[in-house]
Amino acid sequence: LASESATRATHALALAPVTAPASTVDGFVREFLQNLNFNRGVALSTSSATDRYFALAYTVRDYLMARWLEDLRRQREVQAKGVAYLSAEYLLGRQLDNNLLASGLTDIASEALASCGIDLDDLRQQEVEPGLGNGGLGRLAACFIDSLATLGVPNTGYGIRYEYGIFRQTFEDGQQVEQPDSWLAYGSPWEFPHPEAAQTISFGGHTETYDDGGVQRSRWVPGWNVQAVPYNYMVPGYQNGRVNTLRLWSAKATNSFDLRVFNSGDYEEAVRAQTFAENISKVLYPEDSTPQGKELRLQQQYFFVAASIKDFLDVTLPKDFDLTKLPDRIIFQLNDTHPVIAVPELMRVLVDEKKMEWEDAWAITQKCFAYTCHTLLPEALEVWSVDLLGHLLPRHLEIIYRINDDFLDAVRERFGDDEMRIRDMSIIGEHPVRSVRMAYLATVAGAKVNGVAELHSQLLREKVLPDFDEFFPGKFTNVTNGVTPRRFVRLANPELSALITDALGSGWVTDLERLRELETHAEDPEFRARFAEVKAANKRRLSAVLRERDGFEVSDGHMLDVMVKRLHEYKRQMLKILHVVTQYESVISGRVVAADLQPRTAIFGAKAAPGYAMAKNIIHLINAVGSVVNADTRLEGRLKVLFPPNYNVTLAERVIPAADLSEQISLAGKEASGTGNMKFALNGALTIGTDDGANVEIRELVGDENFFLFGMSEPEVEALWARGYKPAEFYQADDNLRRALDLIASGAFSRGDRSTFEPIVSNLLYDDRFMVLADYSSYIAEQVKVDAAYADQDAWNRSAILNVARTGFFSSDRSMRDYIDRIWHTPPSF
Ligand code: B1N
Repeated sequence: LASESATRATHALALAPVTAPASTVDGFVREFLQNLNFNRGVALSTSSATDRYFALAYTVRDYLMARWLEDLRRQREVQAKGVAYLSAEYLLGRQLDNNLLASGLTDIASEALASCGIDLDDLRQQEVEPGLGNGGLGRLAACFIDSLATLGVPNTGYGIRYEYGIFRQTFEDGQQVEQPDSWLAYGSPWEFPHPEAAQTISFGGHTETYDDGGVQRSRWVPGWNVQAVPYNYMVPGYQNGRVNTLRLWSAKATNSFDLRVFNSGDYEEAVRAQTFAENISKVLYPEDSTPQGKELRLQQQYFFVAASIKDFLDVTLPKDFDLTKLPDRIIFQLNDTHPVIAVPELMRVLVDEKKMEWEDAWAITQKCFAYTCHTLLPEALEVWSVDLLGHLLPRHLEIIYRINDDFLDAVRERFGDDEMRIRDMSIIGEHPVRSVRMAYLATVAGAKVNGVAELHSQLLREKVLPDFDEFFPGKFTNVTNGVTPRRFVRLANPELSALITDALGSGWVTDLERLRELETHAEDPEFRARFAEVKAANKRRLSAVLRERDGFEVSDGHMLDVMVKRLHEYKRQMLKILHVVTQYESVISGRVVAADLQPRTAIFGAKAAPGYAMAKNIIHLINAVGSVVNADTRLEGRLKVLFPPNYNVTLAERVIPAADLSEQISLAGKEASGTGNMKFALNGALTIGTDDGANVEIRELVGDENFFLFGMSEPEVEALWARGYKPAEFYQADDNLRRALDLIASGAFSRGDRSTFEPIVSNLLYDDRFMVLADYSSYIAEQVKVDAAYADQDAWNRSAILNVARTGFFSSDRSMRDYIDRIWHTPPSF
């Protein structure tokens, strides 16, 4: 009786819903000072910028807390169907500004801090962005959870709380050096750890069969365990009172794990064992598009999906939930193949633990997953060797074999004993080693499979998985990617946002198709002048950031020609730098007078995977060309190259709004979608691009006259391959190309050393997988048109406004509606 009354709240306050502090400047000041004093343990007069940033973040949290708790309560009550987004990466960017905007507190906070003598902007700079992703795929996940909260759809994002995110890039003598990203050095004010709610996750060991009351069953006898500790983060919708949850898992050694070794008296071994377990969430793998078959990576993948499934089944669902109804309650969205081990894990839980019949469990599983593919590059399609997978997850391997056997039986029934086809469609590949093809497993298990842009989805069906498309009619679909207008327009471009709001009212932030109404304004000279002033202001702001950050000077009156994205040969940063070298060479050789150059600054931002030698060579070359070109007075300051190191979300938010020209120049058929391309267009940059990924849709929407198209189409690329591609022939045939490559080969950018960039030059001449040389002449010709177009500033601005007006389609709100209507069937709840 005593313990019962102890758990019963008696005070009226304890029963009342949590309330937010008063939404006034005074209320904010009070809350802020409370946090500073009671949570940071400092007085205002002696507080550091870090203290103040933390106190501010806690204050914003306090305002969101009532909504979060209320949302969680209602979700438990309503039990509506929701989305569990499974992603190994979330490239969140800074949280403070986003959460201020979402809660509608920006002005109050700014005034409140000012009244304490604090500049909000100074505190913004204190935040280290959580870089828990590599590039587009991770940033897409962050945009999607933002949109789901804004749409009011129940969603939990599940992922990994890497202790070290994507490395910090520095340059030494123009070459990339990686530094650890210790984003948690001072802790994060945005996370809520729950070590008491840790899940135990098992690995290794063996499987056995046993007699379960007359039924022969299999079970897993694991070899070792780790604890998965959940860290919760608020995901607030835009000014709608909704707050969803992002739950990231952190690995911790289990007590039993240590104890066993401790009891054996081997202290050092015990500490080693702990380190081993905690390594799982230590660091993000920095490969973008080319996963490495490392055991630790598979450990990471299983670790977070097993914890997430347990969390959903054991914690989120009511105790008596009828698991045959699981598909009415949840859809697990697989963000690429990284979380696909969730498929055999759910089967294991249903069959081994919940004692369900295999067929029933499989019917449920097939309704609970959907799979998004983000690539076409063959080397990016993830496979795990049977040896490695069987050693780490022996029961899962058995389950995968059974799924495959049943699937291939069905294929035989449909297509007869066509052994070639069976071999092609098998989830198990045989060459070069026996491996599990994760994309095939996801395709067989998923209710739907989607690509990320029209062209990509078409190529996925027609070129990568045609047999599967035939076998599973209606399974394949497209959802074109999108980006959140909150972060990438409203926050990143406040002046453009004010201009748009002035013209249209504020509704566009959650209804981006309304940007269409800007089309008429594009015809208004006064509006164009205001738009031009916004762009100029954004350039000044970028200029200040680059001066402070890197000591760079951005020249006045230059066209800002921007290529920011991961460094990969298929994206062809090489083509952009060849254009720079071509312009440089034309001046120093005297064929062009500098005064005739349209002033341009090429801005690059790109990280290379640490083990990707060619990508690192290209970074070195860009920096080397930059040093020579920027210092050569013969150019009269009309051509510059800037390569700020450590391109990340924070820098993107400054660079993109200042850009005039957006470089989207991948070889056709290689870039699945791209999302940077969308951000640039929405911020009024014109695109020079190939017919690849979402560029195709951007061009269709903005119109040919507002887009600079060049290069081969995907079928033309295929045809050239089929004929036999000889890059040296293109080198021989184009004088500009020959001069540019010869200049690089001569050592002009490497203090006369001809060996430095030799690997780049010979790769282009004799291999050139991504057909840089084949597209060079068309690229250069299109850049000449860019220069001419830019000379007419008024016409350029009109085109830029039309880019903004016509690209509202690329809001991630629209992407989410597509997923909701066609894949998830999860309408907004309450
Ligand atoms: O996903 C983005 C697309 O816009 C890009 O075109 C696409 O390249 C990108 C393994 C990847 N595809 N695959 C990856 C990332 C990390 C990793 O370890 C693969 N990233 C993409 C969003 O759809």
